[in-house]
Amino acid sequence: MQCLKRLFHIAQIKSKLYNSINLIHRKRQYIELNFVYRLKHVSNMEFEGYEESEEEKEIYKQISDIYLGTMDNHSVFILQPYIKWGVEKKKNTTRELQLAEAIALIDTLPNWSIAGKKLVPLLSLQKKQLVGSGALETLKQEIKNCPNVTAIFVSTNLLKFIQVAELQKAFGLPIYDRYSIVIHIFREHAKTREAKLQVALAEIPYIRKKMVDLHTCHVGRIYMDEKKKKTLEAREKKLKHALKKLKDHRQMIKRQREAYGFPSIAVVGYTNAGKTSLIKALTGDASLEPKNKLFATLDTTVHQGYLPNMLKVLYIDTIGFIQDVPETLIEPFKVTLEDAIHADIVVHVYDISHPDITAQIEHIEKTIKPMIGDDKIVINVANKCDVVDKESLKKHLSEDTFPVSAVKLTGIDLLRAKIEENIVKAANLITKRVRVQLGTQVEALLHKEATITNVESDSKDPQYVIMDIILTESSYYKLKRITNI
Ligand SMILES: Nc1nc2c(ncn2[C@@H]2O[C@H](COP(=O)(O)OP(=O)(O)OP(=O)(O)O)[C@@H](O)[C@H]2O)c(=O)[nH]1
Ligand SMILES: [Mg+2]
Repeated sequence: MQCLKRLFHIAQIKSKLYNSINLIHRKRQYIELNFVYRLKHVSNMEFEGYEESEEEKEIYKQISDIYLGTMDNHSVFILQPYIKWGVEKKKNTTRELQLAEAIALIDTLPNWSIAGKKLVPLLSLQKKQLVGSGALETLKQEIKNCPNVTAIFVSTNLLKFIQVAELQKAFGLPIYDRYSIVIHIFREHAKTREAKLQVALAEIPYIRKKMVDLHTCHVGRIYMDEKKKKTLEAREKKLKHALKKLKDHRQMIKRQREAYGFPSIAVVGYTNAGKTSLIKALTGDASLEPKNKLFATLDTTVHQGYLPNMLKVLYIDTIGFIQDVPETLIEPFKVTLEDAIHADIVVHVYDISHPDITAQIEHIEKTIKPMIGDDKIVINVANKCDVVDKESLKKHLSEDTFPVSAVKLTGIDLLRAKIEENIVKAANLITKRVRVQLGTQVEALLHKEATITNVESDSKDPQYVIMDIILTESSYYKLKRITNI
């Protein structure tokens, strides 16, 4: 009888404990949801800091239309130059794969279509007309024979002004290079104020370069350039100032985040590799919308998720990378990216089904390595495993890479477990086993400040439980001041 009573008592305590853990988890979720929400929308805040007169707007529009081209709907003929041999020849990709990426870039622009495409062999990218006069004539004929071409996209990172002018003259059509196409995609996809400012800032070096080229090749009227130059300078200064204001605010949020101590995981990778999809799979956040578009994500956003031990973590979605664009294009986005990469763990996700995978991985490693320290934990994730055969999986899967499918949700649990395995060290968390009396202030504090990963009743005394807990350093010292844990 005595024994039964005791068992009943323990069951009652367990049920009370379970209910209180649940209640506290729900409360925390509510508080934390708001917290993530604030983080997500920080970039959308209104701020005083960027104002432009109507005249300045008009002048900038004129310059931008001349040098960057307009967003009119176009039926494009793609020229994919490739270097046949020598130092400029690309070694880790093929001309066909470069052309495929050029096609994907145009497909990303709404209402743009592809009228035709051609690989163009070159000895160097420096020639005024890119190709010799014989080849130019053949190209002109080919483009003429192709119906409805309204623009030409030369898929090289940056053309000189003289090259644009010469090709424009030869074909009688507007000319775009990769920089200008990516800018148009950015303009299309930028949603928050921060991304819009970053895109606007990324346009300036392009326009400036074209203006300087124009100046040096003595085409056009130089006195006109002075006014444009001044407008450009003023705009750049204002944009930087406005971004700095945002950055200050972001850093304040970052400090707050650090004070809360939620461990964070930045997800980085090539554009379209499945970063957003992976975060959606890890968190179940239905608001995330993965898209089969390049640079669908331009804004850094934060999403909450739970590890198997119920530890709450924040996943940070980031802008994707692309090869063959000048550094200045992503420069304004670097600040946000660097903020994100300061996370406790970096997950590098790549698309294992992509034929250009080797070049893409190399590009990411080269770009992010200087941004992260040597001691940062980087977890490599091979996504889209559902669409590759076993052979290619074997070929591109190194020992330390996690194969997953963000869409089919395979490998996601293992990835969560891997993150869990590393997060305690990466985020300087403290794990402890403590004996706590039920119903006390210490118990309440632990529920508030720590993640409780396991609870066992104490066999020696039913009024006590043994808890396994994870704490941030700040919570640990806070608790230590009040209790004797
Ligand atoms: N088959 C398959 N498709 C996937 C998988 N993960 C993502 N995709 C698709 O790949 C495309 C790009 O996915 P996103 O998650 O938007 O990629 P991202 O890396 O965030 O792209 P950006 O934000 O544009 O840089 C979408 O069409 C997804 O549905 C996967 O595991 N398998
Ligand atoms: Mg994305």
